[in-house]
Amino acid sequence: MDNDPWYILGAGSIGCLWAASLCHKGESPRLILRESSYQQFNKRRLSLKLSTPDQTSRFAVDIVSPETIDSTINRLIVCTKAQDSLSALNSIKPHLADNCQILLLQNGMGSQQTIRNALPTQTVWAGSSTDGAYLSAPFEVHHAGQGQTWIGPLSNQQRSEQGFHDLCDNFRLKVSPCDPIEQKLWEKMAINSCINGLTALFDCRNGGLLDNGEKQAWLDQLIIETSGVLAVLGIPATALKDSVYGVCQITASNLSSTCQDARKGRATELAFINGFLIQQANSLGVTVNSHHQLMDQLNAIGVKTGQPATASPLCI
Ligand code: KPL
Repeated sequence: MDNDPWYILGAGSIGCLWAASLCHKGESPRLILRESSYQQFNKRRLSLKLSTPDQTSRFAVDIVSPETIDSTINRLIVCTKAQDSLSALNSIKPHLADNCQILLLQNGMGSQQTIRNALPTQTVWAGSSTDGAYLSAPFEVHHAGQGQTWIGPLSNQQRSEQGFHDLCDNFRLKVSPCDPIEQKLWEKMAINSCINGLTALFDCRNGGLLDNGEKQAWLDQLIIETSGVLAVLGIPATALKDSVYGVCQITASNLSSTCQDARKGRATELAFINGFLIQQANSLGVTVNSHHQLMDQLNAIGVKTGQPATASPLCI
């Protein structure tokens, strides 16, 4: 297991960040690209550039496609967008070992549970991360904000000694184990449900939501409603307002991932953030009118909010 190569599915900012960080640790990860992207390159090894505010490094990394994977995958990190992760995984399913350890690094909730249910023999882990990264060009990733990543096996999974614990040591990303991971996923999703869609609606940076005016009033309303859902689920939510305001202040000059997607006309992950929250609220009988209104207004201005995530029972 220790000598098995790491495979990384998805070469967006998070996929490149993790691939470069594994190279930095002395590993030789393989980046799995979509068949169509892979065909554009005539090389099988690319130069991956990682920049931080202090330094720039380059790493040679192997690329493969679902068609060209030539070994069984025993450990895999899935870095695609939430809405793409199941189909991306299906494209490489024949290569997955029965006891493959799979780490999911998607925003929001719902996609992880769908994948856990679709892959009953593999051990599915989920991560929740506050690292800030963006691509300035393909395979050129900027690690703009050092964050923290929590990882743990999803509930109803067999616990095993193998897996991702070795990631926590001697790694340039801060990774810590967390079991159960579901509460961390909820906490992050709750924060994103208040910030991300609203920044897309007003086309503003995260700090712009604290305007002492219309945006902040709406933000406060979303926080109240999200807290109500968390309270019914028994997840501590007293500090949600402090957390949301704190994130808006610390990331004041950032464009949220959703605002970036909206500006580029790309599909957003909102179905797995506000969409998931709305579904959970509906099944719990909690009213979340501001979240509905936000999604309606985003749809009206053409932001791609996507299909609601498939609700699945969540164990906390
Ligand atoms: O997670 C984020 C995102 O943009 O998706 C926040 C915390 C809002 C930072 O921008």
